[in-house]
Amino acid sequence: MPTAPTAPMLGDIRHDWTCEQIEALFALPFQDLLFEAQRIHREHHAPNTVQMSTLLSVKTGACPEDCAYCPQSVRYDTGLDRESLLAVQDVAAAARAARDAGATRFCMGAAWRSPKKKDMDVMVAMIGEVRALGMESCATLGMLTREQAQELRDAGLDYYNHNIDSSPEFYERIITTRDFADRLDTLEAVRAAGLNVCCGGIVGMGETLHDRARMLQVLANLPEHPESVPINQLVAVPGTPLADAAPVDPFDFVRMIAVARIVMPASFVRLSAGRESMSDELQALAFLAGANSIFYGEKLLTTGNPDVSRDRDLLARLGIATAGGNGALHA
Ligand code: SAM
Ligand code: DTB
Ligand code: SF4
Repeated sequence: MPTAPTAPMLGDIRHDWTCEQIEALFALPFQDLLFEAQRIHREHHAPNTVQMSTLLSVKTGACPEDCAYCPQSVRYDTGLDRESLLAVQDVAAAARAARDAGATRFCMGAAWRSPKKKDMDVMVAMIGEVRALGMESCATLGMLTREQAQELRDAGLDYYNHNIDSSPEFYERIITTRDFADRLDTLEAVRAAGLNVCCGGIVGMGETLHDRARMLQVLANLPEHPESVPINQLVAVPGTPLADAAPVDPFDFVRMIAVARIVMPASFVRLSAGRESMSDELQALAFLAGANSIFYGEKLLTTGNPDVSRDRDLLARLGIATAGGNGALHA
C-alpha cells in the first residue's frame, strides 16, 4: 500500500530547499538555531572533532580576474609582490612541515583564471609529492575543463576548491570577468572527474541576508552536496574595492555556519578566512554551530591566520581533537 509522503525533517539530506525555508532558519532565535545545528551535527559527525588543512599559495598575485575581495587581482594595488610558480621541492617541503605540525590535508592555491598546459604538468608533480607524504591533497587553480579535472584526479588529487562566493544575483557586483554559470560549469567538471568538491563563499561583502540564503540554497541544491563547505569572513584588504566593507555582526556569521550545517548535514563546514580577527569565544560558537574544519598555519594564501600555538591552545581548551576528512582520529 502506498504510504503518504512525509514532510522533510530538519537533518534530512535534501536538494529541494526553497529560499524561504532557508531564510526561516536564519530568522530562528539564535539559541534555537544553534541547538538544531548542533543536534544535526551530532547525527552526522563525530562531535568535538575538527579536520585541519594547511594552505599554500603556489603562485601569488597578478591574477587577471577582478574579484573585488581579492588582494591577488592585478587590477588593485595591494602591495603584493607578484611571484612565479613555486618549485616542486619547495612545495613538498611546506607540505611535510604542515603534516608534521598536524595538518591532514594540503591545499595549493594559484592566482589564475585557469591553469595552462605547462602549469598542469607542475601541479601534477606537486600533487604527487603531497600524496607521497600520506596527506590528502587539495587544489584551487581557477576554472577547469573536464579534461583538466580528470588529469588532476588521475594525478591523485582528492579535493578541488572552487567557491561560488555569493548568491547568483550578488555575484556580478563583485566579479565582472566571469559569471556565475562559469563557476557551476567547473564544479560540474570537478564532480564528473570523481573529485571531492570544496565549495562555499564569503560573508561580509555587503550582501543581504537574502543573498546569504540564496548562496546556501544553490550549494544545498547541487546534485550532491560539496564534501567541504568553506565559510569565509571577508578579510578586508587595503587597496581592494572592498577595503572599507562594514564588518559582519559576529552572531550573523555564526548563523551562516549554523544554517550551512543544517542544509548540508553531512558536509564538513569549514570555519575559513577571518579567524585571525575572531575571538576564541566566537570561534567556539562557530564550532558549536557545526563548523568542523579549519585552515591551520600562520598564513591563508596571502593574509594572516592564527598562529599554530594559538590554535593548539584553543582546541585543547575546548577539548576538540583533530581528525582526517575520513573521520580517522589523530592525537
Ligand atoms: N583563483 C582561484 C579562484 O578564484 O577560484 C583560486 C584562489 S581564490 C583566492 C580562492 C577563494 O579565496 C575565493 O573564491 C574566495 O572565496 C576566497 N578569498 C579570496 N580573497 C578573500 C578575502 N579577502 N577574504 C575572504 N576570502 C577570500
Ligand atoms: C577558501 O574558501 N578560502 C581560502 C581557500 N578557500 C583557498 C582562501 C582564503 C583567502 C583569503 C585571502 C588571502 O589570504 O589571500
Ligand atoms: Fe584571481 Fe582567484 Fe583572486 Fe579572483 S579570487 S582575483 S580568480 S586569485
